[in-house]
This record gives sequence, structure tokens and C-alpha cells, in this order.
Amino acid sequence: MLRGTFELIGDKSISHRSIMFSAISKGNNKVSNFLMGQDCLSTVSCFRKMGVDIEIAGKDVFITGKGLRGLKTNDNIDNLLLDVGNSGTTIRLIMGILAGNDFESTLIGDESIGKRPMKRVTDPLRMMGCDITGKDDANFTPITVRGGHLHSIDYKMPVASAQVKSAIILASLYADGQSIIREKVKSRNHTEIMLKAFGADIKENGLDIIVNPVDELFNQDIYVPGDISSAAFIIVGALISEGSEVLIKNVGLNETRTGIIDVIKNMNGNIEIIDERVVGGEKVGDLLVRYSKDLTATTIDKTIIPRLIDEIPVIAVLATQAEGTTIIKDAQELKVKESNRIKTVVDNLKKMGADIEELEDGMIIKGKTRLHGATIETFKDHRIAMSFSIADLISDSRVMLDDTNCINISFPGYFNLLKDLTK
Ligand code: SPQ
Repeated sequence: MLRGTFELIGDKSISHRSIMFSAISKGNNKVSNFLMGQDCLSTVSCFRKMGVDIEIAGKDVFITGKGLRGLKTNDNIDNLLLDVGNSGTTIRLIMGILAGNDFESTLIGDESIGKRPMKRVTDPLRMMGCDITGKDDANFTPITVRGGHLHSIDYKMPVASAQVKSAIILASLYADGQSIIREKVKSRNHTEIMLKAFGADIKENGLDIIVNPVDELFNQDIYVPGDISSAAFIIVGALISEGSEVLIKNVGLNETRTGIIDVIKNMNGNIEIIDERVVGGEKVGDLLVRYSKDLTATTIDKTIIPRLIDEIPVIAVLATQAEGTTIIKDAQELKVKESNRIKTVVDNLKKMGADIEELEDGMIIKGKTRLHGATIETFKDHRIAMSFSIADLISDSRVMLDDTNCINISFPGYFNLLKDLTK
């Protein structure tokens, strides 16, 4: 069982953005409660390579902005090599910034990044006039960006993706007129919220985002709220293991991220929001979660998918402990994350004895089933590793993960926390 109270680590999406937007602002910026995970540190290292002074002190980061058009290290390098590691957010958002800066750089990453599609970003940036080349017509790394003059764009997003939307918003800051980005379903909006605080001219009209170019962004102090996607593992652990009660302090509760709370409530799970407040434009609160023995199945579809996309692996574990048939559909985006998260979840849960069927765009899970120990193939995907460490809490023999290092991508200190809470 899990019992205790803890302060949640900083949000990964907001941490990335805090470094990027500070780097292209004018003046001195301070970020508190920054997530020191490997992905966010990849963002730090890319901007240091582009000449940005970034100092880390504990959980605080101090960034001296170079201004909107001031990036680049020194004139002796013709092509700057930027390594994004495992981070999809780093590569996709950075491309939007590189598109507006007048130099050439090449983006590379690890094996998993090499398989993730980038055309969703390179296509609209090319439409704006950016010169981009790369493997398979700039769909895969290595990708070379030659930034410079950009035209405005009116773009209908073919996929619900915060990374694509953010890249276009960033490029639009540099464009020669007003741009409109049209979403089909609202994806996480941390870019819009934070850029407005930095002085960007961004308006939202329903699902449309209207961006006017600016001369400069201005420095900020940013507080990063806790990451609900990281909290998700402990939340599910508490819901399914008997006798649990955890209080998670400082959870980011931006509505574009709280789909998991709605799903848990639908499933009859015992979760309560306490002391809701707004910090730096983002909603924050504490979450009280208790063991819930009468969980029921649910259906998750496109109306909610973007609000819980990263939580689906651990929601699948939860569904094995809910009475009835849970259907997860319209989640084809899961196939192009750090691993094919539909297949990885289904194959590994099957090994543990779950009644689960793979769909083209999701999965069907029949519960409630007893889970058995197994060796889990994580594909070095942090969210898969943590999801199955939670399945281990209720399995009748131990779960072995083939890799645990990947957890540092988003949740350094995860196993220490789990140990502290395990009673
Ligand atoms: O950064 P990366 O590797 O893409 O990370 C993931 C994750 O699970 O941590 C996805 F694999 O989160 C994405 C998320 O799925 C982070 C993100 C963001 O910060 O903008 C947006 C989501 O992706 P999408 O599909 O909305 O662009």
C-alpha cells in the first residue's frame, strides 16, 4: 500500500518552455521548481550551445535571455549540432525558434527520437518559408534548419499536438504578419499561457490561436507547478493497492492536462482536489487519493484523449482492476511516442495475465483480473517503466523491468519516493 504526503516534482512541459522562452527573452530570468529530468536538461544543453548563459542552483535555474533574434554561439561554426536526446518536446519546439533565427543547425537525438515523425512540424515551417532538410524529406532526424525570414500562416492542425502547435506559435513570433493556428481538439496550452506572460501578442478564439509578431519578449520569474503526468503513477498506485492514502502537494491542474482526474471519477475512484489556486497563470492544487475497491470500467475517446495522452499506459493498469470492459479508442498518437505505447502496454499487460486486446487506435481491457509478475520490455520508455512498477504493487509475484534508467527522463528520484510511500 502507498501512504504519505509529498511535494511533487516540476512539470516537464512547463520546465522545457520556461528555458526556451527565457532564452529568447531580453533580460534575466529565474525559474523555480524546475524539473531536473534528462529531457529538460537536453533543452538546457541545446540553448547553452546556442550561446545562452544558464546557471543551475538546486531546483532553480537562472537564464540570461539573448533576445528574440540573438541565439547562436560563435561565427566560426557554420552548422551548429544540437542533440535533443530522447526529448520530442525539445526537438519540435526548438524547430519553431530555429526557423526564425538566421543561422544553420542540425538536430539529432537518440534511437527513439530517430523513429518519431517530424513532418508534422517541418511541413508547416516550410510553408512559412523556412529551409529544412533531413531524412525522408525531413520527417526524421538528422534534420537541418536554416532559419531566417518567415511568412505568416493560417494553419489547420491535422493532428491534436501541443508540440506542433507550439512550434508554429513560436515561428509566428518571427513572421511578417498575423498567423492563425486552428486546432481540432484543444491540446495542452502551456505555450500560450507562458508566452503571453513574456509579452507575446497571442489571442485565443475558441480553438483558434491568433499570433501577431513581436520585436522582443521580456524577462520573467517562473514557478513550475508539479507534473500531473508524474503524479499519475502514484495516483493509480494508491487507487489500486489496499489501504492506500496519499496526499500529493502542488499538482498542476491546467484543464488541458486533468483528463485523468475526470476518468478516475467516472471509474468511481476516490480522488479529491484540495486548496485549488492559480500560480503564474496555471491552476495548482493538492490531490488526496485513497484506495478504491469498487472501480468500474469506462470509455476513453477523442473528446478527452489530448487531456490524458501521456497517462494512458498507467490508466490501462488501472483498468485491469476495474469491473467491466474499458475501451480506449482514438489514441493512435500513442504509436509515435517514445515507444509504440499501444503495443508495449498490451504485450506487457498480457504477459502479466490481463484480459486485454490491441486495437488499431487503442485497447480493450476486461477487469477485474489478478496480475502476475513478469519481465517487462520497456523499450527504454519512461512512462512504460513507471506504469509497470505500479502494476508490481498488486501483482502476485515480482515485476522485473528491463531498464529503469529511462525513468530519469521525466521523474528523477521516482524509486526513492515509491519506497518512502510503500508501507
Ligand atoms: O517530449 P516527449 O518525448 O514527446 O514526451 C511526451 C511524454 O510522454 O513525456 C510524449 F511522449 O510528452 C509530450 C506529450 O505527449 C509532451 C508535450 C508537450 O510538452 O508539448 C505534448 C504531448 O505531445 P503532443 O502529441 O501533444 O505534441
